[in-house]
Amino acid sequence: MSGTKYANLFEPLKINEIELPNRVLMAPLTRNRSHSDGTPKEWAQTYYGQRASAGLIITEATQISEMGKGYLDTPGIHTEKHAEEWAKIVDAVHANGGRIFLQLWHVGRISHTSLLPNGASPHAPSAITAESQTYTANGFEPTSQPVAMTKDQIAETVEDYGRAAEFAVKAGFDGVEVHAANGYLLDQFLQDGSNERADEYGGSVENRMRFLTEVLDRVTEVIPASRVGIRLSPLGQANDIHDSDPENIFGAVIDMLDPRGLAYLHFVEDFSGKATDEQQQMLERLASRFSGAFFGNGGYDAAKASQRIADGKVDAVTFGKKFIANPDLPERFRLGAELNEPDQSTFYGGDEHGYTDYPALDD
Ligand code: 8OZ
Repeated sequence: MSGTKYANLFEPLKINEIELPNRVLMAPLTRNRSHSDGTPKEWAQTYYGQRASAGLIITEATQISEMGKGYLDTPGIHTEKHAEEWAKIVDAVHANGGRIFLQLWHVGRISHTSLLPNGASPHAPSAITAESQTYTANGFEPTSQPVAMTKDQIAETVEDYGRAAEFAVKAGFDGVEVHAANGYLLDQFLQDGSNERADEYGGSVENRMRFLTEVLDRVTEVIPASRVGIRLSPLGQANDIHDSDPENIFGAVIDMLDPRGLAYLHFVEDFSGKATDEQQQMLERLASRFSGAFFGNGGYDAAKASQRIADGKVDAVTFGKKFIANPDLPERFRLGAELNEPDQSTFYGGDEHGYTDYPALDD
């Protein structure tokens, strides 16, 4: 096609039975614009509908249970009402020709008692407080001291993932992404900086992977593995997450994931633009252990995405801030058009401004 820049971004990508028409994907983006009970607001139909030209939309992180919530006004997927409202969002995206996966989220210890039912303490693998903050009705506050989950609570949480997957199916999503990145609950179990359990959910890599394995087993009872993606952040740059040997644990995780035939593996490659060459090489070694579709994220522009696809390093790239500010991002990349600048002050919370009012080229 004449005038098409970065042509390989516009080669379709088949992920199992789903065909993505391009490789410019929308990253999961927390926007804190839902009702306080987790029901998405009507304006989310406009917001996601405007972005339907993405090869794939991955929704903002969405809590699977009341205990999975860690910030003000994030959406949920644990009631009929949540599912009904998400269904309208899915319909808006489908009506505009798009595809949309729901990101399943449990924050674990990255929460605050004021956000949890009856002032409960956050759930975590071990009772270790994260040196991190969350956003509550009173603004940024330090995360609360968590309790170590009992085995019953772990089993209940696995069930919560199953119920959330059922609601996602009801809402008509094309698939789900299991959020196991950025220092939230699943990541807290994986990494030894937050998991000091002495039972079968802690210690060896097999034990630390057990919870994630059970969650994937449960979710894929509801949704075929071919429609389930997963997000990992092996560099552990957020929410006080760390491991003494990341390549060891994440290598084992990827070897566990690979035979499952999942939709894709999605890495947070570089949250803050500070990853060293050595860290980038570790990510490449890890990604090369996965034989399915691989999505990169963090610090990309069209040129870098096109180059990394050409080099066989990624199959597609998810864009965050650029998709916030540019509802028609693929078209802008195709034309080499200028991009709108994202306004950081309207990322989290607020109204339509900075949410649904970024113009497309043809507005
Ligand atoms: C920004 C603010 C709150 C949550 C993540 C779900 O980092 C998030 C998140 C990002 O994965």
